[in-house]
Amino acid sequence: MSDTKVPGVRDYTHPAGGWDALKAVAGALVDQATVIEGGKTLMRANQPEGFDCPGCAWPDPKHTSSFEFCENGAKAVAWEATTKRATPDIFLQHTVTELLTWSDHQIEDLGRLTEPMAYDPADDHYKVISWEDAFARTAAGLKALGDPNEAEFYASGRASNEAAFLYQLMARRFGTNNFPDCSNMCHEPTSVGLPDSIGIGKGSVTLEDFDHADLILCFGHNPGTNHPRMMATLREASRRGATILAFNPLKERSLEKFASPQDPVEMATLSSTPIASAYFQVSIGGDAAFVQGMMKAVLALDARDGGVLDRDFIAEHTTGFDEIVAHIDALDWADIEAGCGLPRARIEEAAAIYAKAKATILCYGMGLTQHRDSSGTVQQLVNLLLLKGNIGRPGAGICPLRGHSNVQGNRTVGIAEKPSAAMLDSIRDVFGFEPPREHGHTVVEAIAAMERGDAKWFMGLGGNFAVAAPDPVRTFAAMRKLDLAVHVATKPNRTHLLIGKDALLLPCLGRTEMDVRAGVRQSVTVEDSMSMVHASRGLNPPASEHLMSEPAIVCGVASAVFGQDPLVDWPALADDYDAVRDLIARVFPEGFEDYNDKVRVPGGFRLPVGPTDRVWKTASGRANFLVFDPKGGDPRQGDPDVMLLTTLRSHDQYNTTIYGMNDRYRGVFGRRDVVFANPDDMARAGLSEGDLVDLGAAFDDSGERVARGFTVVARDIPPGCLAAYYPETNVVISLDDHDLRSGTPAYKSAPVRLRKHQTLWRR
Ligand SMILES: Nc1nc2c(c(=O)[nH]1)N[C@H]1C(S)=C(S)[C@@H](COP(=O)(O)OP(=O)(O)OC[C@H]3O[C@@H](n4cnc5c(=O)[nH]c(N)nc54)[C@H](O)[C@@H]3O)O[C@H]1N2
Ligand SMILES: Nc1nc2c(c(=O)[nH]1)N[C@H]1C(S)=C(S)[C@@H](COP(=O)(O)OP(=O)(O)OC[C@H]3O[C@@H](n4cnc5c(=O)[nH]c(N)nc54)[C@H](O)[C@@H]3O)O[C@H]1N2
Ligand SMILES: [Mo]
Repeated sequence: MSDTKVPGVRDYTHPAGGWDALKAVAGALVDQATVIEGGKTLMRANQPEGFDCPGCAWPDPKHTSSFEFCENGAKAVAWEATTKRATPDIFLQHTVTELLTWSDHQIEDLGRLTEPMAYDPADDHYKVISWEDAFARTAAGLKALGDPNEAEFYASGRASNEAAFLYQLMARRFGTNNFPDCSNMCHEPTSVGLPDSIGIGKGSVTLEDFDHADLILCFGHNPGTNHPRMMATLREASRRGATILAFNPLKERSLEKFASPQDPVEMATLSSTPIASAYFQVSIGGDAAFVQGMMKAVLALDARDGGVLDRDFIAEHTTGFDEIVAHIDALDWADIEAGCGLPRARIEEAAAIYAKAKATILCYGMGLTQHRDSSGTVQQLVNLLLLKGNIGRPGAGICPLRGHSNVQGNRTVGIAEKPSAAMLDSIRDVFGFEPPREHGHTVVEAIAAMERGDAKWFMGLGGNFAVAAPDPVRTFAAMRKLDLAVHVATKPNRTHLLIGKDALLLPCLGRTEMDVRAGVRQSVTVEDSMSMVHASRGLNPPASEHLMSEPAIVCGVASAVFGQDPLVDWPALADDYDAVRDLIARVFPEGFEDYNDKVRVPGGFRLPVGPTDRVWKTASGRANFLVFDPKGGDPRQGDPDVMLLTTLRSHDQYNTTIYGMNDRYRGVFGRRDVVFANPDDMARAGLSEGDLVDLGAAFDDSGERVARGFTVVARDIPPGCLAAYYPETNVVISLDDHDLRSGTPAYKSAPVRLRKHQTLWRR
């Protein structure tokens, strides 16, 4: 490793995985003092009888019983199974104001919450209360509202299907569809864009498809860090001779080469498997242009040689082919090149590989979904696949890489601010009340409602709402206007410390812990990225005897709100998750029939996904080619001084949870205050590596929205592009800058001005 001029920044030359990954697992276990118990706990992750890994939503190979190694899954488990405790005593030692001066890492590293607490404004401390009081105060806050739509029910995608179903039932029974949820900040362009294209907002592939693909396209995701179990799949594919192409402004190590910690030969010989055969460094936000360029080149190859397009599929299964061809024909190569930052020859190179491939899977992550016009971009990915009939046959399809381990399941069981009429009808028929029909708030809309004073009551089923959302200047202030915020959480975080009039902190069990209700060990269920639903049972003793499960907490609140509810027997549901699953099966008969039987089969079951079988539940009854019609406009507004900042996860973090200060694969150690920039851009701005810089939100006249004091590091990144870590840089993300159709913030293309660090910031 060679050192750069910047302390803590080096060239990392090793492959992803390998011995460094094993060392990191050991380190994580020691840090969280979970050495013996944690080690045992790890062995039970993603086992037929164990719990679902709280890390990512990548599926597990069926019928395996061997522990599939995953460094970041290990960190997620160690972080939850820690022996550190955030007891009420700790909260008596520190005021909320003092805790707010701590870093995100320090706050969460206090450990697991142990008892329910309420904020006491008299001396600025959180203090113990009973569960009964906690439920009563939560319910009193709800009942004091003038309108049910003054309540916001946030969900982060870690909750089980059972907890999420009960949560949406409680909120709708109360009278609102206000479900801002983490999906609004994540894969909402998938949920919004895909249904118009293929009739469902989910991926079409199964894990087995990866065994049959000869081409895998990876757009805007970083699997070595965020979906590490996917590395085993990509490595297999690469060894089998499949071609993998990576599209990413940054050269991510795991997409270049990977050494499997489970392969004795690679470990002993320090060798590795190359992953991507070719790397395309599109500029930030340039994917739609690149994909349209690929389509143009594919159409040209078909016109020249014939036999490239799947004409039978197009005729039988699609609409809009003529329109898309006309649209693509009319595109100018110069505009395409300018749009994606790569020359025509490179686009044609990718297109030629795609044209020859027999079965293609297209994977994508946040690099695609967190921009203006991301819903439309997702539809361009589908167009590319449809040209060659690459959906609904073995080895082919679209594969959005979901975020939280059960974010897809939360959506499936009803956490939706824009619910379908069919689902609401079903809820009405099963429970005998009329659920609200008016659409509710997304995350961005919820914050606006809080700012206006229209939303007064907030509940968070997990997550770190205010830190994950854009623009802390506005968002934190909005949180502080609330009458009551109720946080269900495993660990403390900054959102819990943003107090309005009143706040409650309710500690819950995590995935790794045994959940016993009415003397029976319960299991919950989750859905992965590939629509597989399976059971999860924790095995660790709870972090504290006072913890309650998320389903029980939701039922506790609901009982306090609705009293003796003639329509829903909340106390009974809290003690019997089979009964909750029976209700899910009645509300969602398609796919969940015999739910309780099917989850008892190891490996679980797959929910129906129409496109897998070429069933298209679109208005046309076919898959639709959809023309790209961007509405968001150029984030730079034509100003050459403005650059685009993309905000990323390091290798040592889980969203807003910062495990540690290293980002090993990118060669950053012991710090997170860096920004990666193109060397030519740095020279033009008169910057040298190691200089202290500020990133200012480009079109903000307040001068307040500046990420200050970052150290600039030269990287191979396209001109005009910058990259830095989230959430430290969320101050430059505007609440008003989002995909117009899905509301997902443009976290990956923030217009900023890069300046030498200064105390007073002006544009
Ligand atoms: N260990 C760990 N696992 C996680 C998470 C975690 O934080 N830690 N988070 C979970 C969640 S909620 C999610 S949503 C997923 C996130 O998983 P990813 O989608 O992999 O997340 P990001 O780190 O945001 O990185 C996205 C990638 O997109 C690239 N990128 C940035 N801008 C662009 C662009 O304009 N075009 C293209 N093509 N690429 C671009 C970045 O360089 C980066 O490699 O992971 C889940 N799993
Ligand atoms: N700039 C920028 N911002 C982003 C993103 C980005 O790429 N760039 N990514 C966005 C994305 S994709 C997402 S998904 C959001 C994430 O937004 P969130 O889902 O709101 O955030 P997390 O950081 O995952 O939440 C962490 C907290 O969850 C709680 N927790 C952990 N496990 C459990 C559990 O089992 N039960 C309960 N009740 N609580 C638990 C802990 O208290 C912990 O502090 O952030 C978004 N924000
Ligand atoms: Mo996410």
